[in-house]
Amino acid sequence: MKSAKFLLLLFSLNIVSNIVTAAAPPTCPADIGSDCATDSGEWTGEFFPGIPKIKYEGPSSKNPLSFKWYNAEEEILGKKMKDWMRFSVAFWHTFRGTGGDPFGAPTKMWPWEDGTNSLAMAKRRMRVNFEFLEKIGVDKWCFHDRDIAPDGKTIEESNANLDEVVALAKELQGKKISLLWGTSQLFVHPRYMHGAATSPELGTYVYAAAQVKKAMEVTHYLGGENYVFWGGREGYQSLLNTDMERELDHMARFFEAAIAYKKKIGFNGTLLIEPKPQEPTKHQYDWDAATAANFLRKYGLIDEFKLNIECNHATLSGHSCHHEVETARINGLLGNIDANTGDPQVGWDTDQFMMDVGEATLVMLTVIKNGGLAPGGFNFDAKLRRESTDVEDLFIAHIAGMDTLARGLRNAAKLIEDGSLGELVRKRYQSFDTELGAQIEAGKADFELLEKKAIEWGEPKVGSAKQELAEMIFQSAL
Ligand code: XLS
Ligand code: NI
Ligand code: NI
Repeated sequence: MKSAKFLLLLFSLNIVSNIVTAAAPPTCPADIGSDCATDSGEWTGEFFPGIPKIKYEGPSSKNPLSFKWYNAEEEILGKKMKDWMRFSVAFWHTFRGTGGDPFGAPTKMWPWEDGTNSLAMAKRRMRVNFEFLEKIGVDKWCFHDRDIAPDGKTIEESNANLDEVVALAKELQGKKISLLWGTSQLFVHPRYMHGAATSPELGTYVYAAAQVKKAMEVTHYLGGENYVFWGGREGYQSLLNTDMERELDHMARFFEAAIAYKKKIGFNGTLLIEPKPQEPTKHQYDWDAATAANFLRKYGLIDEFKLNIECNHATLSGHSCHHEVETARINGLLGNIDANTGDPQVGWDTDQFMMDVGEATLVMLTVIKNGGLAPGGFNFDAKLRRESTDVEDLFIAHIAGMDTLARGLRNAAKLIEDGSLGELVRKRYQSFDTELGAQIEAGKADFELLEKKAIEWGEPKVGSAKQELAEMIFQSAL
């Protein structure tokens, strides 16, 4: 009996692995001198043989290469799931993530990589990206300039490299795939060690401006819908050697120049600031949504920017992702979400795929209130664990991340349609749904009037917050 069960288990495992590694059309093994390993970068075969186009199979499916909750064309609250989600793949994690960490070497030896950072390799990788997008059914992507094309010895050489790869990307995008956002990598190269727009070195500020100028141009050329500024090293390690006021002024001037250039080239995409409290600097200037909003208001930039909220950054700043998206929303600043999550026991940006349905449901409650994210979307700024090393893991991770958010959308819609949570919140504030409440909310109640009422009414009756009931209702939708 026992051995029969064991055989059955072996058989079923075998089925799963067969699905995943099914028979082999030609792939692109970079190391064995196949066509794809030549310098042309023109190889057009399959990079993911055996991985089928991922389809929706419903919650009861046991197929790891299928969607259980994300059904792109299905309508939820009058909008297709794909239009609520606007998923995007982050080129840097998915195709430049190596699994290396401060303690250890890269662990991911993708078969298409030849171990170089050449232009030919960059082009081949771009083809891998588009095959991945096609198979996973995601029609948007995001990149940093230096992820997709190698840095040159001069700005002109870097720009020429970028142009070559971007021309290929444009061709591969065709009509089906579009660019959610582009951005500039202003934190890897040593010239940016003190920051880019906030570096005390004029030469660095100038260089960063040239790099962003070019990145905005190629984002525009690729039809990008947004342009992101994540202040990788815009912050400080010590205030003793830092003129914070001057650095913030410089950052504002940099953004003003970006706004002017955007208008000059006719780029209509949204400019997004991505808050993060620290890492790599000890203190980043765009600490969280509220700090970024305050910066934008102080410098009169608030109408020109929105925010890109990243869930793992939210928790690093001591907030929940729900708090950050809600803060952005009520300030009219919710522009995009970098969909990932942190580890509750780890204190850094682990960039994991979001797998917590509760967290996703909370985020989706705000996204629905916001009427969606367009022209932003959900960008999977998330990476495989260092120990996940199979090519199929790239698919499985994105599928699980998409399913989690899709399930969050379904749950949030259920909660909204059911109405009891909304009713609970409405009731908590109903004392303000009165003549005096309306006067207060319209800013027409002065202290003299309020004092008169306080004397007339005496000790106020204070109701229950009903938190556990709210949590019970929330749980019932998960
Ligand atoms: C890093 C950021 C980065 C931005 C793009 O923590 O999340 O990946 O999204 O520069
Ligand atoms: Ni991010
Ligand atoms: Ni991040």
